[in-house]
Amino acid sequence: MHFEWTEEQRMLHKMMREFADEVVAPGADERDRTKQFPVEIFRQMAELNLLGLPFPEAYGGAGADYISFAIVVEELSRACASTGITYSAHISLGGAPLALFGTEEQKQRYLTRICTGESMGAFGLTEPGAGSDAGGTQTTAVFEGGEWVLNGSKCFITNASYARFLALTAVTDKQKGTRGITAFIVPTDAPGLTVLDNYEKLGLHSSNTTELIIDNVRVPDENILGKRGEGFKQFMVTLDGGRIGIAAMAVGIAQAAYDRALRYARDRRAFGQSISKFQAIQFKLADMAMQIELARNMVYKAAWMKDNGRKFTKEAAMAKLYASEIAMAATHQAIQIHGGYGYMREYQVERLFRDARLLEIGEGTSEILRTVIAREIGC
Ligand code: COS
Repeated sequence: MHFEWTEEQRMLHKMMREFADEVVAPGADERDRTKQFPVEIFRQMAELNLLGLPFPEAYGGAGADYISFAIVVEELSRACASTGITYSAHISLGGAPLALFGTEEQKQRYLTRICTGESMGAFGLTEPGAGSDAGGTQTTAVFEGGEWVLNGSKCFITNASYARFLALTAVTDKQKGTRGITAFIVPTDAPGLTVLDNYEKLGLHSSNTTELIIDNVRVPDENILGKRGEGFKQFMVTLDGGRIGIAAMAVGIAQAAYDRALRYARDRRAFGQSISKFQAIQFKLADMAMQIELARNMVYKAAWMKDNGRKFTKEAAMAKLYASEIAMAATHQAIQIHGGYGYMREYQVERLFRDARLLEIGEGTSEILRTVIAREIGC
């Protein structure tokens, strides 16, 4: 066992650190205020061949591993969590199901466009009545006149306004329960598909999150992703990978909160000394440093298991659960250390606090993740 990055991972980390500090961080606060999607950042990331990072070179990807993906997500999120979630969803929810379950033709047609950035990646699972109970999908697909006709709606869909197509789930065989759910690749300009306006959210303001209305949308049989009836399982497998991305985001946000809190604590003086000299502040910072270290190790372990073809459902759930909870704690304590200034927008820790909150909900709430872990340990 060793704890070293490979040479490629080290170089990627160095590049992403610079990119995050020089390109992503400077406009993060402004984008948060104006809710501006980071289009220019993604244009530059396409040039750096980052938009298909873990996908095979045959489809325009970089053929990198998932630890590399985690490195990129962490660094982006340290600078701007909205950019981090946009990238994480693009790869792990948008591209991954195509790479994992697509036919050769589907990969050539769709995955290649994810890798170039011609389309942002998105996927449609959640519905107004099917969130944690993802098997409660109400959207239907009926085979009619040689085509599938889809009806229903999807909500909280990341990147949908910037996606040319997305994979979404629909019930094809109601009596079969979760085995009657099928995934379809649906172009976002298909007649009958409406992508509604960006939601008003607590945080992650410059990421895109929308609702889809699916009204008699017709797609050919060849647009089934994988096999009929396997959509639920495919999306569960996809979410296992997605949770590594959310966990890496959480580490990035926690790291940013810690960096800012440590800097502030050293600079700020009270009672004749720097507040970093007070044990009350030191203990907060020591806990943050330890928790970030542990969370990052958990992210890397889950990614390593995925890279090595091991089952990683439990490890991804644990990493996502732990990292999201320590990101919340770290951002909370970062505000506390900043005192009144922490509550002000100018110091940016309040943005980190707002952005972190989603991570305990998206891609499996903390409660669902505890359920997943409990099942995996044989409860
Ligand atoms: N990997 C592979 N297969 C999986 C799986 C996984 N991680 N999780 C479930 N499955 C399979 C099961 O093995 C089962 O297969 P069989 O039909 O062959 O028996 C099938 O999928 C149904 O699983 P299960 O019976 O566990 O389904 P439930 O309806 O009980 O749902 C939970 C299970 C709660 C875990 C699931 O609904 C879930 O993850 N919900 C959260 C969804 C989520 O994260 N949404 C956020 C999306 S934000 S983009």
